[in-house]
Amino acid sequence: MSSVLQPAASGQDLESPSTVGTYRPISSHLAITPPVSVVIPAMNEAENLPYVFRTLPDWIHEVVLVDGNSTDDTVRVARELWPGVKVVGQRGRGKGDALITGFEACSGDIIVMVDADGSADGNEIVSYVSALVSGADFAKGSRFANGGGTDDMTFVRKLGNRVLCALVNGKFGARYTDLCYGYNAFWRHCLDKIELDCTGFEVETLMNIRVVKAGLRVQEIPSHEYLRIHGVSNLRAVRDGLRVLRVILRERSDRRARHRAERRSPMLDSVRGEAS
Ligand SMILES: Nc1nc2c(ncn2[C@@H]2O[C@H](COP(=O)(O)OP(=O)(O)OP(=O)(O)O)[C@@H](O)[C@H]2O)c(=O)[nH]1
Ligand SMILES: [Mg+2]
Repeated sequence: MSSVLQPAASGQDLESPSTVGTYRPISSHLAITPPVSVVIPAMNEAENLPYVFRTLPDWIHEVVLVDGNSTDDTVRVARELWPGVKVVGQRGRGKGDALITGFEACSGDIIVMVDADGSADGNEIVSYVSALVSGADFAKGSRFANGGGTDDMTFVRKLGNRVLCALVNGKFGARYTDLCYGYNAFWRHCLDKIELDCTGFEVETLMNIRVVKAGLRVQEIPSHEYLRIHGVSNLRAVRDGLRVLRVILRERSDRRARHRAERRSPMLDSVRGEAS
């Protein structure tokens, strides 16, 4: 027998298990049932966190902050701003490592990735979640889709992103307008199909390639990237661009090897004495 879904009472504690399976309004015309986790990788972002938390919607189920061994007050500030925040320490180093750690700590069915530098507007989360509950597996933010934008990219970064994006589209049959962007959301089940194994800023590229390879339904969401408010970027355009390129080439050669293996003829193998 299917359970009856009840509207959530206003002001109800969204972390309470009693909200599981209840409809919660997320906009004036949409109510959802799945719990939504927001993962925030943060390394020395204490000054930016007030801006980040201010825009997070109150209907999200949990916030997971992955601390990259910050030497400032990142953790204390996060706890003050969002009393229920789940703070997890990072095992290794790098944004990719932080996100993988954060995903494991999430309990929601939907996971949203949000940077901690004030460049992402939490009010956009509703667009990502709407796409997911409407049938997408992976809602991929894009600064270059119609309606998106960026205040934070230099000419060199734009050029690099564009070239790398074209490479991914050509090699994997994707139709992306953006590649290296940190604002994305997905159903938890996607993680079983993309098995992330990376450490640095190449993480978004790896996710974007593996969701296509896995045949998942991807929908781009126009997004505006604002300027980092305080502090300096951890990204180095050339170093990290090369890491992204290496990931693309590695994923491409994995794909070729798999195709070769699939094309192998069992009869030919037995003639050659290679049958297992
Ligand atoms: N936990 C953790 N977070 C990290 C690490 N490296 C970067 N981050 C976070 O990842 C997010 C993105 O990093 P940024 O340095 O802003 O890089 P970016 O957004 O590509 O570059 P800008 O556009 O110049 O800001 C920020 O919230 C960082 O605090 C890390 O090693 N560990
Ligand atoms: Mg940033």
